[in-house]
Amino acid sequence: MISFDALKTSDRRQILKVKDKKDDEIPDAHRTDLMTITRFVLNEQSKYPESRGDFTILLSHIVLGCKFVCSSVNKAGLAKLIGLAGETNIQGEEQKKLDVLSNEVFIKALVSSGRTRVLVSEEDEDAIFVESSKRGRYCVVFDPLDGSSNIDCGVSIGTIFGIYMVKDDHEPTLDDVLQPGKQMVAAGYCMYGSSCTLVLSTGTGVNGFTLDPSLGEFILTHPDIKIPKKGKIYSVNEGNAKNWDAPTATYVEKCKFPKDGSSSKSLRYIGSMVADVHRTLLYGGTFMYPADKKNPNGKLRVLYEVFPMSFLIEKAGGQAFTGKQRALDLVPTKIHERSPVFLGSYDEIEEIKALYAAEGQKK
Ligand code: AFP
Repeated sequence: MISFDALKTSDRRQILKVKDKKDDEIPDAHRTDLMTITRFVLNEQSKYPESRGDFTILLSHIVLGCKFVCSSVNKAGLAKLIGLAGETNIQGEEQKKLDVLSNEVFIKALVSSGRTRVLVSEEDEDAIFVESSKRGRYCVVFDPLDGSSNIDCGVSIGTIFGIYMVKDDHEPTLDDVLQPGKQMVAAGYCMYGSSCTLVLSTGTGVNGFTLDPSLGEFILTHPDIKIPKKGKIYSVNEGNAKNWDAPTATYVEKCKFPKDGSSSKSLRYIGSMVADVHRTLLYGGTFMYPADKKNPNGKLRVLYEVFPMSFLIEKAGGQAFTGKQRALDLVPTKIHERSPVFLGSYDEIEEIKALYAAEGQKK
């Protein structure tokens, strides 16, 4: 390596100039000390000397899946990937090619990590039990491409995942994944939008990483995300209002016509959970998919939508509630089970919980 003294005077001056500058004054070309997601997870790992590095390997495979899907989503229009694949998934929805592709990408990435045991994907009716030669300690529940009805109009979509760790002393069973969300060891989502953002919690705090396409690396851009305690935004599909229960209807009415002199809240609803939850995490407020008369369990799936998002919201200081209990306390009995969910800023969810408690007392 060439020594500092051997450099041309102009290069030496340049380096000294950069050294004296504050972080935000350094031009991009000189920023090499970036916190990539791999470096971040390795740092976390070093806090646990007993760690075997399995989680870091698993995460690097998830990150690879996210990069692959991001690039496919960006190319979708060009590559004529958009369109029906001619199959119907287990929820009875028509599958798009990108859904099929994303599902395959994640399954391959997860199995090839050699660290997984049981996988549950939104796209597959049955859980996948990884063959013994490739088996590890982690179970991953995921929705490879959530919000897929938004693909054709270029609205943000995303991958959601939750990770359980189980003992590797038994043959894998469904009970390995039918565990309450509070038992997850990590959860996250990757949003394919105007930028590609991966938000992750490994149990303490929530951090956001943005993909730098020129480097092909996720860089820490949103360290230690904290959801505001109160919020000025509510997010719900109001088209279902005629079938809502009384507490949901009362809460939304209060958002629009507050009686305490506060300003009305703004309504924002994208219809793509990753994007709606991402905004809620950063700006505060409430995201709701409540029960209604037609759908007493709401729409969203417990294992790979409600749990990972509730995990992230709680780790960022917010709350997630089902209308009956803390969302992460739910014990799923089926892998594709659904549940109503209200998640967001701490004080907003307190208000919703109080409305449900008052309703319960009337009965
Ligand atoms: P799709 O994957 O079918 O687009 O569903 C997306 C989703 O599961 C979730 O991302 C949204 O929050 C929710 O459904 C929107 O549902 P509504 O269209 O009923 O509002």
